[in-house]
Amino acid sequence: EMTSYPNLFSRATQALIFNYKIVTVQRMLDFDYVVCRETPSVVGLVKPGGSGFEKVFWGKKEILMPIYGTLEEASVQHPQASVVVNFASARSATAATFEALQQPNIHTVVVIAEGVPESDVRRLIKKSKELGKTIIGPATVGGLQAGAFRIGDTAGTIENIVACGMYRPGSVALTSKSGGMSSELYNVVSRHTDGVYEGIAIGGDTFACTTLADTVRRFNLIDQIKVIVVLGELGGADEYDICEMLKKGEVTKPVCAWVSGTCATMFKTEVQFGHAGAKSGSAAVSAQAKNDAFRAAGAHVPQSFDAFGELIGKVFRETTNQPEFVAGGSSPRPVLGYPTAQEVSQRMFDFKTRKRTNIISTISDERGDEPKYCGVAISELVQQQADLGEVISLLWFKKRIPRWASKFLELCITLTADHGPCVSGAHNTIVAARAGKDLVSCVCSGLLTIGPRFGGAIDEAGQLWYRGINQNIPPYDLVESMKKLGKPISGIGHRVKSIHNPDRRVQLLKEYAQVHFPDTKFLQYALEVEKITTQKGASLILNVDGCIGALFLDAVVNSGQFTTKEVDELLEIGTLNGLFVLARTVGLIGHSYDQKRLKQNLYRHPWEDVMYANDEE
Ligand code: Q5B
Repeated sequence: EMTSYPNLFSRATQALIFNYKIVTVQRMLDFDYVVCRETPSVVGLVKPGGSGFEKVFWGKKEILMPIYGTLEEASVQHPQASVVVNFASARSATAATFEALQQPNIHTVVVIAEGVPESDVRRLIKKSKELGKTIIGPATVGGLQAGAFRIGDTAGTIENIVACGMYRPGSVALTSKSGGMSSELYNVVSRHTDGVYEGIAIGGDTFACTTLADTVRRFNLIDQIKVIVVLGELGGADEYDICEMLKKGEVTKPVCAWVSGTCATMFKTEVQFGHAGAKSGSAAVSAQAKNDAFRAAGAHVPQSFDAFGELIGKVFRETTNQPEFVAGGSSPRPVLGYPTAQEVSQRMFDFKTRKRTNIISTISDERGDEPKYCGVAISELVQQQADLGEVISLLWFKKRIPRWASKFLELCITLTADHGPCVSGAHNTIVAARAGKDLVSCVCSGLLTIGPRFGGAIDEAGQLWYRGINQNIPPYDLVESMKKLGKPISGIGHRVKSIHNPDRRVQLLKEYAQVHFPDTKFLQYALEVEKITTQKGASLILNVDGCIGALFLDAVVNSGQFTTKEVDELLEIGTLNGLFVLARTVGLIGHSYDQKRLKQNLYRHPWEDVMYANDEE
């Protein structure tokens, strides 16, 4: 269901919300539920610098709403989104709107902020006209197409929307400057006609990007709309443009109009009403003058706002020949409650219908007949003779990687499962086992030594090789820059291995990669670094951490399964060290069992091995 002018919205319209307005998102999704939309009307939130997800309700079940750092990123991810609801503050609304207009998929931007500088609004009007796009606002609550799409908080509570029958389209369209008064108009129209087709509040500032006249012109082109209702207000000349259009016959549908603010004449001085644009100035912009102009142009104008509903009803019946119509009614779906609506009414909602969850999990699900690892049933894995590397990849990276890559992960586990009793981790486990501790404590004691010097240098090494390749840093410059920082190069150096006593594990990893990897650019870079460092010292070889870090990057980049952003994220959240942690756990468990089987007594380090450098000695 594609939307094209004159319709700005449809039941398929999807929006991005600028700024973290999660309650508003929920209100839009609750409207979707009541009107039985097939897809959510909101596909993402944009929170500058943000990322991740937020849980929201889609009907009774929860879904994850993605959060993006920029509008551009969100638009690329959701090319079907055509509307941006911009909740930026008055200070940043203009920049965010310009950014939204630049996205090719976005055709309508709704600017909620009040107080946007008027010069900015004029620039926005010019830009939107150049691009043939629509801006509604600023200083607007938005609008609503009945049964199809609700912008932000338009029309108040969902109960009000249902009571006004706006879960399905009627044949009357309305436009006003005021968001609050448009809520009242939805009620008035729904009680006197077959209901609202669309309502737009254009915003109460002096300049509106889309005027009342623009909106009436668009309504006039929509077949389903039979009667147009306009609620103007004192101040400004927008209503006169509609009068001109009526006089020239450019608006062919009946227009019911009322300009509010007739009480301004009761005040002795100029009065500024709620909106920036609603001020009584010259006689021409008074409510009386504009109501008279509407009458003269052929619009239907009541004697007072009180009589507006009756008049709209009469015009509707005459126009549509529809003396009987269904007003209001009840929606096909009930209104659902959720805890964030507590402020609305504890009494009205049955909170048992929806409950917020406390935990999000995206990697596995054990609720069915059998566990699923990232959507893949364990029996399927057994049937396909999946290896441990594939299981690791599903649960750690949420990806199915090629067999050569999963075998590489397995090889890492095999080669680094243990490196004897003298290394930091094993030593700690042995000491803990001899102190009579249980298995978990012994293993944890060993695991806790894994860090930047021992086994846990894979991530930092990976980050260095990644930066070196992506930023085109010559290996020599990388070595020198680390020297200047006074930092050891992660992945380089070993306590016992050297060019004279090479590490067989590194050799085996390199051999595997040479045969099975499509490309090893990160490994080649790391080996170039090694050439430089080994000239400084024989022990400054590419160690097992550094080699795994490089080949891990070569594996993910060549697997074709990871986007650049995903690779960045893997490095950012420190996934690579997981391989050493997993592998060495195997060895540490072995060391704990070994000590217990050998019934080793409490370990005490010998005095002779300590230099007691106390002051008195
Ligand atoms: N120098 C690993 O140091 C070690 C340098 C360096 C530039 C470097 C050190 C280091 C980075 C961290 C890393 C993983 C602490 C190692 C592993 C698993 C294991 C363990 C096992 C297993 C060793 C002597 C001179 C000094 C230093 C300079 C040293 N490293 N310069 N970049 N990376 N590497 N860790 O031998 O001028 O004399 O002051 O931090 O990758 O953990 O088996 O044991 O499976 O269990 O103690 O394989 O390299 O040397 O610190 O006395 O330094 O070399 O600045 O220069 P060492 P140090 P200078 S694999």
